[in-house]
Amino acid sequence: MRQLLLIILSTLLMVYFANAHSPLTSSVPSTSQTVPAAFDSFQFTFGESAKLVKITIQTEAGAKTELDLSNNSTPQKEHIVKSEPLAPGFYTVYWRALSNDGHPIKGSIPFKVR
Ligand SMILES: [Cu+2]
Repeated sequence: MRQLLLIILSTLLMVYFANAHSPLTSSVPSTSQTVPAAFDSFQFTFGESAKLVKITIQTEAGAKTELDLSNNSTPQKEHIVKSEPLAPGFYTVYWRALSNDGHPIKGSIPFKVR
């Protein structure tokens, strides 16, 4: 039973990494993280260098703001993207990037500003 679990787990891991390209390994905020009021500095860390394509912040009411990526034009592992200071509330940040092999990658991170 234990062996079967290990086989399943390692197969899943192989599939994950085969599809991962340059996955996002960590972010600030992380998924479901609560950050302090006036939060204004998003951080995206990838497993390998990646180029940010589009970062959009969406409020709970659905209003969208696209962040300025003019300081993030170089592919790299870690990106810091500034926003206007955020008011308290629930948000989702949508990110799109190009991994170093040219594949598009994307994700979304829900978070809360206290
Ligand atoms: Cu790829």
